[in-house]
Amino acid sequence: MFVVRWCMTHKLGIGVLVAVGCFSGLACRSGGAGSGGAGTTAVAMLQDHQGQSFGRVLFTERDPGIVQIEMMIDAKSSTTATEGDHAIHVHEGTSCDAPGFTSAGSHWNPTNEKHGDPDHSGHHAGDLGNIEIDGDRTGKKKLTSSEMTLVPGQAQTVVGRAVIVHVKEDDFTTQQPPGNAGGRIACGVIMSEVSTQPVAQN
Ligand SMILES: [Cu+2]
Repeated sequence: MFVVRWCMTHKLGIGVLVAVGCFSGLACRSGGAGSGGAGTTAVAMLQDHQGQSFGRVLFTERDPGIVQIEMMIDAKSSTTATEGDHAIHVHEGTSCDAPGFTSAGSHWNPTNEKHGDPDHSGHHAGDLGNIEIDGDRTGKKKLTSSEMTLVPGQAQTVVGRAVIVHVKEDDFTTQQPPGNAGGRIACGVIMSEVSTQPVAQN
């Protein structure tokens, strides 16, 4: 029988713990409780203002404090997706409510840095740069961050915060509003995710 993953605080039994613990904002991990951040995953499912799917952002913490971020825009059903570069950030808010996803608040900036390019030093921890949306309304980008964790309860955790895609490109220099990226066209809250990858057998 395949063991899926254990949650930090609900090591109760195989099928049950997945249903009980892992969708309630707790990080789930392979290897049992207290094994650091190895293998923790989380996902933000992006939606536009009409509730149409806009894609997703997958976060994977393979080593503690090192998070791989895979941004996958798939907005074929959205009328608000436009071709070109769009700013994408982790914001400090924990919801994606109307009007205009303003409930997502400002950029997530736990280290009190200036806004900037994630490929250069000096930027908000939530700065993910720009993602290019192609004519078919899809786009992909990968980034690795050493400025966040998926472990709940830590100051640097991104779980529970909102990812925002903006209508315009991030210029990386304008500080207010950050990046001068205009309105918000898609949003998704980062949720802990259960992997179905088998890690043990018995
Ligand atoms: Cu933003």
